[in-house]
Amino acid sequence: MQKEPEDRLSAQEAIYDPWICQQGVPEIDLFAQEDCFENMQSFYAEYKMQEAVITYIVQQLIGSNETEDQKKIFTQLDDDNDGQLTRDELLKGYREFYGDLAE
Ligand SMILES: [Ca+2]
Repeated sequence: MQKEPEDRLSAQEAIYDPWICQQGVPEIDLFAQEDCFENMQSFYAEYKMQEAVITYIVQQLIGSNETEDQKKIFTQLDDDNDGQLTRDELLKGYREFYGDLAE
């Protein structure tokens, strides 16, 4: 083991290291490799399906109630009804809700 990366063997040097060469090249079971690859593809497809279902459920749970509440608050704060909240509109809303900051 070498602490400094520049002192370490490169991948190419490592693969031709005498100890590695003595171990021989393992035979690769192509059928097992193919099964493994198919399992990984299946797992990934299941994972993506789970992710899509969870995303759908969360969207349904957040739902319209929260969105409607947020729209009401936004509309109350948007004094000139331009669809944007200025700093002054936000501060005015804050003061109405929490009182004057100076007090
Ligand atoms: Ca506005």
